[in-house]
Amino acid sequence: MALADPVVGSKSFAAVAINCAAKAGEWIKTKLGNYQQLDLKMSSHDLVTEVDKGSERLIRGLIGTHFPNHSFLGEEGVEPGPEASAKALEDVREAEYLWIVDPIDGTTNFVHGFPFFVVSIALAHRGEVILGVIYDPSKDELFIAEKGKGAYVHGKPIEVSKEDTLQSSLVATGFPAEQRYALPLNMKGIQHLAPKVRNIRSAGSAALHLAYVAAGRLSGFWEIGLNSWDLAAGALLIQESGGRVTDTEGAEYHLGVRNVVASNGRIHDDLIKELREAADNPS
Ligand code: 2AM
Ligand code: CA
Repeated sequence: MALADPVVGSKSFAAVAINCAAKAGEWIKTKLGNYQQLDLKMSSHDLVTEVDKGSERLIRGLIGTHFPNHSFLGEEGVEPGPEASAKALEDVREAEYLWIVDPIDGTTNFVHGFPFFVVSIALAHRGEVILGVIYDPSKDELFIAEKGKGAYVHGKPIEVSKEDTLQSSLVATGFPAEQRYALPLNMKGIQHLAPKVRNIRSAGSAALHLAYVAAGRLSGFWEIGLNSWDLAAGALLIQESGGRVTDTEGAEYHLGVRNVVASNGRIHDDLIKELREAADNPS
């Protein structure tokens, strides 16, 4: 069976992913400023609401209806913390078809009514991402990429930006919830890079930042300590729009990457070099 050729009579993978992201996104938007229950996962920096869980249930249900034999990895089905995330991924990584879902990426923004959060849905075939959809309900923007077919926002092809120096680059990062390892290491990168780039943004959704790199709105993005569901869809969007995604050591993107560097390709080596220098810096 060809990759993009599911069972006759069923919908295509892409159609199902778009339908799931759009439905979940529209529902999430109706809950903005209106959620009932806020729980802390590991700390006051790591939030989940019943809307995250409801969005995941909706997506999981729809995917299960169309593709009952596919595997599913969603943020809310996994215990908090990096070890549990890594274990959950290892358990399903080599599945024939694996859906990787973040039902709300940018939950802190959702909770505060800051309109920068998305639904992120990816499909991997034996460990390789072949489809990625990121939907931003606040702007009604849907980003989609299929392996080998390019990346699009609302049907229009997107491509990465042209900056080829750090000095002319707008880059983004995050402030990781994990404070012992990820946050301090990321802060070193911020301190080191801030004077070298045009500026740095941090709007609180890794997936949407990746989509913005794919669309040429950001030159690059890096962050320490992310999970497969934060990255899978956005990584394919960037690869399909002419950019590059690696870990902070320069190894090409795979599902297990947690420390990510994503860019238009042109500034990639410089970005990695500076982040290495920052990490090696004592203090
Ligand atoms: P989330 O909203 O789905 O939790 C912000 O730095 C980015 O990190 C967001 O994409 C956020 O996704 C993600 N994030 C938040 N807490 C995290 C955690 N404990 N581990 C990994 N990623 C996290
Ligand atoms: Ca999430």
